[in-house]
Amino acid sequence: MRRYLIILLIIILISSLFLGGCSKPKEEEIPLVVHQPIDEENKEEEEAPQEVEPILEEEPLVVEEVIEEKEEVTEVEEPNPVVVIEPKPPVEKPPMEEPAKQAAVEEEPEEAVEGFAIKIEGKVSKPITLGLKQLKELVKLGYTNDYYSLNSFGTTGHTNFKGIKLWGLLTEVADIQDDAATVRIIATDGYEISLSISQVKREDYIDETDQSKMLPIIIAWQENGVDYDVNSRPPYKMVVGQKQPGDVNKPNWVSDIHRIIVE
Ligand SMILES: Nc1nc2c(c(=O)[nH]1)N[C@H]1C(S)=C(S)[C@@H](COP(=O)(O)O)O[C@H]1N2
Ligand SMILES: [Mo]
Repeated sequence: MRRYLIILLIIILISSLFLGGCSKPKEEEIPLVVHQPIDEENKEEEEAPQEVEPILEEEPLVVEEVIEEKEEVTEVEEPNPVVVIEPKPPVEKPPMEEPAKQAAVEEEPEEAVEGFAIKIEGKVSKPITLGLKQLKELVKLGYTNDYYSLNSFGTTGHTNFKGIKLWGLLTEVADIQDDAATVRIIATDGYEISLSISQVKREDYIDETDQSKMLPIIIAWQENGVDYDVNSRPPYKMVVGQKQPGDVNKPNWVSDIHRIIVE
């Protein structure tokens, strides 16, 4: 038995030597771990066709997402300027606050001014603020015609305007005072034209291409058959013909009118 035991011990020793030898392969496994990156690189190179494709798919997705986010941001920013623009007119002009309130309550005030309005003030017995609805109701003062325009660059053209006569508005509606001398037509952008009373009274402005015309100064809300947009700016333009042939009259037209001051 002892011999067998001794033999067993020897076998165990020998096998332990082999196991010790096996530790070498274990050491070899360590380098395998170290080489893993290399293996991975190799794998990447080998599997490149497979892995590159998903990467390419993912990248565009990320870009699209970023773009969408940017677009969303810009979309959010766009409405802001609109909100900012709306309050601006009220600051410049008290009547602008009224349309803002009426936008929420449209039907309550029947004669209230809606939207952008023209305020007539100064030397008038009846200072008044008129919206587009009120101006259109002044049918007796209505006037429609083709106005010739010549600007400082020599550009010419004909434009059909529909509106009401400025002098009629000042006399029959605002009751202009006898000592009035000047009428200032003021736009929201600060553009302003000053006219003498005699200039406003005239109804014989000309179109140098059509000697038969006798044109008054008008406040127009419609151009070539289309009403001005009532949401973004005051939909009123003062239009005047020529005083004489060659008269550069277009700079005298005033868009976006919001105040008329008689002095
Ligand atoms: N409110 C306002 N009206 C304005 C101007 C302006 O700058 N602001 N420019 C005037 C000038 S110089 C010209 S030539 C015409 C140009 O009219 P249009 O913009 O219809 O071409 O508008 C006139 N009316
Ligand atoms: Mo101009």
